[in-house]
Amino acid sequence: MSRTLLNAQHIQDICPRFRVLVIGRRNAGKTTILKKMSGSDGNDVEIRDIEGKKVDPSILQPTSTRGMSEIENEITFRSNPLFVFHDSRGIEAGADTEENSPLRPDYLWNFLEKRSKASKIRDQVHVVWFCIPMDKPRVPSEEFELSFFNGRLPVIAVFTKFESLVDEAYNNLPDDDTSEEDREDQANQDAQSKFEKTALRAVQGTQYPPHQFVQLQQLNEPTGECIALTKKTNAALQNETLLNIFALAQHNSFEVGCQRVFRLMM
Ligand SMILES: Nc1nc2c(ncn2[C@@H]2O[C@H](COP(=O)(O)OP(=O)(O)OP(=O)(O)O)[C@@H](O)[C@H]2O)c(=O)[nH]1
Ligand SMILES: [Mg+2]
Repeated sequence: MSRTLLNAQHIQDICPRFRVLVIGRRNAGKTTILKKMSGSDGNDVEIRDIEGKKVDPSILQPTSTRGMSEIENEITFRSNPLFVFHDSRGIEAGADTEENSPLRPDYLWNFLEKRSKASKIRDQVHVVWFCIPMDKPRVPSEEFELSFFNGRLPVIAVFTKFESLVDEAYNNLPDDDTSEEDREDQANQDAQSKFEKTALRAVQGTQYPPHQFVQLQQLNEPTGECIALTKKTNAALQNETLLNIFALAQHNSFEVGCQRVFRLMM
C-alpha cells in the first residue's frame, strides 16, 4: 500500500468524516451547497436520525414541514461518504419562538453545546457554513445571530445567490449607449460595492465576526461551483487532522465529478 493510502487510512481511523453544520433561513441555498460539495446530483441522499435509523429524504424538500430534532439528523450523499452534514432547516433570528416550535434557536445551541463536549474529534462539528442569501438581503442583526459568531467554532459566512445583487445593479444602470461589456463590468462593480457597504460590513461588525466569508452565485446552474467555499473552509481550519479529512473529502468529490463527465462523454 502506498504511503498516501496508509496516511489516508490513518486519518480516517481518527476522523472518518468531515462534519459540517449548515445554517441559514429557508430558501437560502443550503441544500444546494451540500449537493455541490459532495459532487451529488441529489438522488443519492441518505438521512439518519440520532439513533442511526433512516429518515425519509423528502424532508429536505423546501416545502416539507420541519421537526424539532432535525438538526441532529446526519445527512450524507452516497457519492461522497466522507462528508456528513447537519442542516438547521431554517433556524434563524427572530424565527418562531413559541414553546416547542421546531424553529427555536435553543435547539441549535443545545446541539452545538452537546457536540462541542464530544471527546472524540469525529463527533464534533468541524465547521459552520452560515448562509445569507443576497436575493432578499437581511443581514444578521438579532441577538441570536450576533452571538452565534462566538469564536468557538470556525464559521464561514456564505453569501449565496450573489448574482441577484449584480442583476439589481444592472437594472439600475442609466439607459445610455455604454457597451454591453462595460455595462456588465459596471454592474459587477456596483454590486460588489453595495455588498461591502451593507451585508459584509454588518457581518464583520458583529461582536464575533466569522473567520472567513465567501460569495457564491448561480449554484442552481449545473456549471455553478463552490471552489471558493472550499478554499475559505481550508483557510479557517487549524487542526491537521481536519485539514486532511477535508482534503480527502474534496478529492472524492473531484473524482465523482470526473467520473460523471466521463460517463457523459461515452
Ligand atoms: N438564483 C440562484 N438560485 C439558487 C442558488 N442556490 C440555490 N438556488 C435555488 O434556491 C432554491 C432554494 O435552494 P435550497 O438549496 O433548497 O435552499 P435551502 O436553504 O436548503 O432551503 P430550505 O431547505 O427550505 O431551508 C432552489 O430553487 C435552488 O435551486 C443560487 O446561487 N442562485
Ligand atoms: Mg434545504
